Amino acid sequence: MNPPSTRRISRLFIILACALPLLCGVLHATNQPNILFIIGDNWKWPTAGILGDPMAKTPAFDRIAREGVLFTHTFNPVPSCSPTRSCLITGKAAHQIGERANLWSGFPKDTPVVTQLLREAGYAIGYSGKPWAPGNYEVSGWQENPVGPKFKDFADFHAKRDATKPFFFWLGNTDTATKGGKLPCLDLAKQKLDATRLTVPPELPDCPEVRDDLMNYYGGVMKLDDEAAAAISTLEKAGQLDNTVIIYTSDNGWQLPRGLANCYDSGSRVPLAVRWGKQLSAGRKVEEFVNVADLGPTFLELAGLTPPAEMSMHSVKNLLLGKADPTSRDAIFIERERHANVRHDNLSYPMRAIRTRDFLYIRNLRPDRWPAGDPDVKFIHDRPFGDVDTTRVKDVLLDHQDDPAFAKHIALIFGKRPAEELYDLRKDPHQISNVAADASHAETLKRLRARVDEWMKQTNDPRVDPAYDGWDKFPYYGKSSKRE
Ligand SMILES: [Ca+2]
Repeated sequence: MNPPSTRRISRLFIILACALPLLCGVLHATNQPNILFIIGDNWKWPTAGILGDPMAKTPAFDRIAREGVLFTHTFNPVPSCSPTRSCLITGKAAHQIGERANLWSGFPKDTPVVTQLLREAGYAIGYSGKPWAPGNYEVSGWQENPVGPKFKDFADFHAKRDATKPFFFWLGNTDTATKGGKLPCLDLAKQKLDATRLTVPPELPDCPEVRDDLMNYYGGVMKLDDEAAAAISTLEKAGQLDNTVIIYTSDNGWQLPRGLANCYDSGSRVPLAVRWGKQLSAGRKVEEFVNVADLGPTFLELAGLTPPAEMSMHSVKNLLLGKADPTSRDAIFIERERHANVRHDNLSYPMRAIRTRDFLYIRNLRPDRWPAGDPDVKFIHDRPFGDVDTTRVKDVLLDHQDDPAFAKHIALIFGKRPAEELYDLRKDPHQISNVAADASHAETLKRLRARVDEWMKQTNDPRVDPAYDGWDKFPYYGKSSKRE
């Protein structure tokens, strides 16, 4: 047999060089799906059309849920932006990642980061809008945001990406976030939505200002969903829809009082739906409890990777595929450390909580402190109680602090809280009446208290030591508050 000629070898190389990208494309099509992660900012359960809210126009979310899986019990690990985002990309509980349990932290390079693991596994990664934020990653030595390089939007990323690689894209929309008391989505909402169908939840006073805040929020929900629809359309046109896992959720509940920075459902329960072509049976509901931070290890498993052993959050891939999941999911643990820096001496307001189907138990570890911020520490817009973000309704409450008509809401929103709170969700879904001192709930209180203790111990929470106050000492990279 004659040896192959140089020309034949060159031809073989050319054929291989041409075929390799195609081959990779086919391989990643089957083994490594693309992942489009749509993360709203302060978009709360159940403000989506398919979840029954008549004010929420969310055709894209509804489609993902109809053609995929709708999760009905999804909660954030921390009712705060960057801490939840940190838990998500490290796959850990907030108390396991040091300063990142606080808002406006640094991001030390001390633990594997899901987005970077995906990149190392051959994924093209990128984000638009709000990535890991707010915080300061540069101070920790990062050249770019831990979630990856920035793009204008998903279409921009899709056009520029290396098509031989699978992709992970983080679409961080912020239309459902408040904008310092401005109402940029109010006009849109008034044009498109029927204001007479608005319901004011009992934790908020029913006044024209809160109705404007709510209408503005629902306008933001429409805009969030419009951006999601545009990304889905880009995938569809490129023939990539069924080869992409689309995960659509939010980082925490809404930014209205008793929402963001609180362990109540308004601050911590979020929508979640996932579509993955024919891999998922359409229209299925998953009622098990899911933590938004479970999505980090889920991304890894979807990409065919094994999450590092140090990740304490659990992939929901089995739940997604309708398979048995050995992880106990009858409750979610929620926690909080320092949100904004709004107390004298940079103090945190630590909470540890458990949410079961029927109860919410919250432990306030420093009940002598003010949960919403010190009354004499002025924050953004020169207002006190800075852990309640600026909205029209906050202004009304501050303007009526001596008005008995608002006393109940002022106490609920700005007042100090006891060491333990317990809410019976069967009677009190909005978590208004604390029944921790009610003898008829003594057994439940004891049981949930023990579960929180056990969780803290098992997951090495430094707060197991009652004297530990390390989160008061970490640097804060946001704007400083004025102290009087
Ligand atoms: Ca947020």
